Amino acid sequence: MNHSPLQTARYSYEPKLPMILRSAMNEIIAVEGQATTSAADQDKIKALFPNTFGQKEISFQKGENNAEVKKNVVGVILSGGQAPGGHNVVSGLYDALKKANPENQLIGFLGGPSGLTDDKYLTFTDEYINEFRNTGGFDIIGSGRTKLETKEQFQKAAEVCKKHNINAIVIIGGDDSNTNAAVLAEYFKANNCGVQVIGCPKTIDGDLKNDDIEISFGFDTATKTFAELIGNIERDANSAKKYWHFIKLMGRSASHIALECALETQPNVCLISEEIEKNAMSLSQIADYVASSVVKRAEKGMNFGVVLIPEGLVEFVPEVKSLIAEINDILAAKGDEFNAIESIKDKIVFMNKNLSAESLSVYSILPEGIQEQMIADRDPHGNVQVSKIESEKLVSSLVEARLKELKKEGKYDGKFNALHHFFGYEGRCAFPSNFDSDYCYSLGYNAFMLIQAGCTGYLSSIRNLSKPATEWKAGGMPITKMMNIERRHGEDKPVIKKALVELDGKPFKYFAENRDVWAVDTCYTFPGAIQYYGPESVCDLTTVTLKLEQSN
Ligand code: FBP
Repeated sequence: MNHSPLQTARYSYEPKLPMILRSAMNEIIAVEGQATTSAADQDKIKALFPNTFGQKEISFQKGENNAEVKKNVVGVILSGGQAPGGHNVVSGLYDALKKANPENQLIGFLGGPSGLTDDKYLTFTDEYINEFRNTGGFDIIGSGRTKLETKEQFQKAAEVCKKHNINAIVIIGGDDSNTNAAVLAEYFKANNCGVQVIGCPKTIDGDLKNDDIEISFGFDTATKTFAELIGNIERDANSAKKYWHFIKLMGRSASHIALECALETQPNVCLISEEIEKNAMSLSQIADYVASSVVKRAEKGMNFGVVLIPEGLVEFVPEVKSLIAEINDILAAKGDEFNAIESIKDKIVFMNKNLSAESLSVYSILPEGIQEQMIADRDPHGNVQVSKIESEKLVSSLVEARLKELKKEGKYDGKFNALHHFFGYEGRCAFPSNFDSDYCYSLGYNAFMLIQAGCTGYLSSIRNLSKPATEWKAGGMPITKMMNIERRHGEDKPVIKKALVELDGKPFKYFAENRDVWAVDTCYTFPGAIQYYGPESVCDLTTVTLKLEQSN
């Protein structure tokens, strides 16, 4: 394989572990803390997880550990969308396993959770793993979005584990994958399979976080990568002074990525879906809001700017949300009729005929391209694929229409040239920042410590992350502690509570206090590329969001 100079240099980067995990393994003990409950719906979660509900928090501390060192065969799975640092979770886990006992084995299931049920795997060796250390991507074993949730899948998983003598599975995934990890842990325990399950919190979206999981891995690198690009665009906009850039940013539901990028780059406008939903803003109110920045800047002679738009926006605008729900119902009830129509134009006509008057009034103001995207293929769970809806074009076309009206009324006299961007895939496999390299390696290493301590149904938890790695704390959190019951596809399901942007949280408040100035003046900041070598004050800093969240 050919390697770039950075790739070669990163192979020899030594990720930083929390101080406690640097000790010899027989000098680390698992200390039990408080018994836990669940985020909500305790009786229901307890009934669904009779064997794993209520377990105690775990923290690793210095102490004499005389427990017998057993041979371990551990399986690992990467699940869901890529996030920078996944390779380091695997290498941290591998190194810890080998440090405990060179006879230990790590088996990687290929292509996501289906690798476990289909028994597709590889066995890690030093040579193989060394090619992936401190690099981005999930190509070490591949990833997939198959959900492990049926009894047949669990039985198959148990058979495969038995075949390989696997005593623990580590699932590296987001909220859904870790929910499934909890269900699998419960199944294995209820059936005395002798297989522990540990989760690791992954997703660039940043929506798997709570008091115990301060940040999901990948969020730091992805937002730094997007912020670099946004900063470059801001500088271009400020140089050429002729374009308004509409930039959509990944993040299926929550707006954490957009908010962090706004804190990093101070754009003219950043829409936050959670706020739009709370204020029940309509599309035309959103257009008015963005247009007011365009108008005020034009009055100062600045016909350029930058607008950030979270990927999930459309599902948070109440009128569009109802429209999407209605389209889903129509597709469910009249799917055959709809699929038999060949041309997209005729499909739109069909939709126009079937929508209620209220939804039709929203659907008809959408640009044709967006109308098409709204009725395009659903994902396997019947959801609109938000990453395919060009909301950056939707917002800019609504703003353009509003500006035309204002021009007619003599209230606007500027020029409006829009350009569109979508940043998502650009950041998901970037070389992990030092923070993500260290954090992910620690999560993987710590996952093994939890296995050794006999835990199952736990998430690997590394905390105190706004401090240097030496001050990080290591432990484990029962997954059921993070669960509640939510209605999903017509059924009540136990799920890890998704963390949306908190409008009374410090990061949003800071943004809200400053955005009116950013909307009119040019206050851009340019984060530049991620730095891997150099002063810690430049290379090891994590997100502004985390810094604000952990500030006094
Ligand atoms: P995860 O929640 O699995 O980490 O993935 C999130 C995400 O990166 C979203 O930001 C985006 O909407 C989605 O994946 C895209 O999915 P796909 O990789 O299937 O195109």
